[in-house]
Amino acid sequence: MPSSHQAPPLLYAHPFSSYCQKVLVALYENGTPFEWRLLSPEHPRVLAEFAALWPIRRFPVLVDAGRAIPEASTIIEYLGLHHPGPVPLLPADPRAALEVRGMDRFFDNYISTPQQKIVFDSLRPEAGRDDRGVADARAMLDTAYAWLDQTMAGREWAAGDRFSLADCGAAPFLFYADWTHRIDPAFGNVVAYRARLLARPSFARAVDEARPYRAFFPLGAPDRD
Ligand SMILES: N[C@@H](CCC(=O)N[C@@H](CS)C(=O)NCC(=O)O)C(=O)O
Repeated sequence: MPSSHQAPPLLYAHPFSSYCQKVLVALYENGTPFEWRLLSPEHPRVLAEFAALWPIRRFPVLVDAGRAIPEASTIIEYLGLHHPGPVPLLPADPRAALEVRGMDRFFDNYISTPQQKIVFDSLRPEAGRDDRGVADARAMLDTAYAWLDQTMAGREWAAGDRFSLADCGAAPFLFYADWTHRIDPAFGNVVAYRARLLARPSFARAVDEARPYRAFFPLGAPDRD
C-alpha cells in the first residue's frame, strides 16, 4: 500500500494516444492521483527524460517510487498492486484473471496493432508506403471484429460482468479502429460495446480531454463520437 507521504506517480503520456488513454481509464476508474508529464515538442525536457527512461520510446511510461514502468497493461497491473482503488481491474481469482489477460492481448494484438499499422503507414512518404501490409491490417480488423461480435454476445464487458483491464484497452482501441476501418453495422454486439465504453465516465473523460487534438488524426477525424 502507498504511504500517505508518498509522491503521486508521474505519467509520461499524451492525451490523444490510445495506449495512454488505456492507462488513463484505469487511473480515472479508481480516482488514483497522478501527475502528468506531457509528451509534447513544447516540453523538450520532458521528452528527454522520457527517452532516457525508456529508449524504446513508446508511451505511456509511469514513474513511481523511483521506478519506471513501461507498457500500458503492466502499468495497470502495477497500479492495482501499489495504488489499489475501489475498482479492481484484475480479478483476484487467477482463472478469471487469465480470461481478462487473454482479452487484453486480443485488443492489443488484433485491434490496436493493425489499427496503428494503417495510421503509421499513412504518415510515411508515398514512396515508402506498405500497401500489402495495410491491406493485411484491414483484413485482420475485419476478422477481429467478426470474432469479437460473437464473443460479446450476451456480455456486458470484455471478460463478462465486470469492467476490467481488458475494457481499459478496448475503449480507445475500438474508438480509433472505427475511425480507421469502420466497424460494419452488422457487427451489432461490437457497435453496442463500443457505445457502452464511450458512455463509461472514465473513458468519456479521456475522450473529452483529447478533443483539442482531433485535427491531428492523420486519416481525418470523423465528425462523430
Ligand atoms: N506496447 C506498448 C505500445 C505503446 C504505443 O504504441 N504507444 C504509441 C502511442 S499510442 C507510441 O508510443 N507511438 C509513438 C511511436 O510509435 O513513435 C504499450 O502497451 O504501452
